[in-house]
Amino acid sequence: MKHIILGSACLFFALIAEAQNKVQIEFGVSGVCGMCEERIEQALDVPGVIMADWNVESKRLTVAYKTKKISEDQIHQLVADVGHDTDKVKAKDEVYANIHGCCKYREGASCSGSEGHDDHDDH
Ligand SMILES: [Cu+2]
Repeated sequence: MKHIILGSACLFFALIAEAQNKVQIEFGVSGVCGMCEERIEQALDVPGVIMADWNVESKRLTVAYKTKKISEDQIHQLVADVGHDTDKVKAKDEVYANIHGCCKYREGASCSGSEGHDDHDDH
């Protein structure tokens, strides 16, 4: 009986300790479309990152991570490493050059549909 109480107390404190190490941040990341979203979120599929969600419309990335395993700077670097500029880290030109044509946000690219299908600002 003693063991069970002791065990659950340990688990309880372990959970508190873990909760304190979790942080959620949000920052701007350049990108264009759903492919960018996949690329960005895939880049953050690493140990320490609990959740990564990039919003196509707002161009903002929400990341929940464990501060003991990864730092905010590392997260920015991971995103830049796959070709997307963040608020803090710019992607290298050679990496940027390799991303899909319709994802070239620096040139104002647009992935919307096929050729000849014009983008309407307002519907
Ligand atoms: Cu894209």
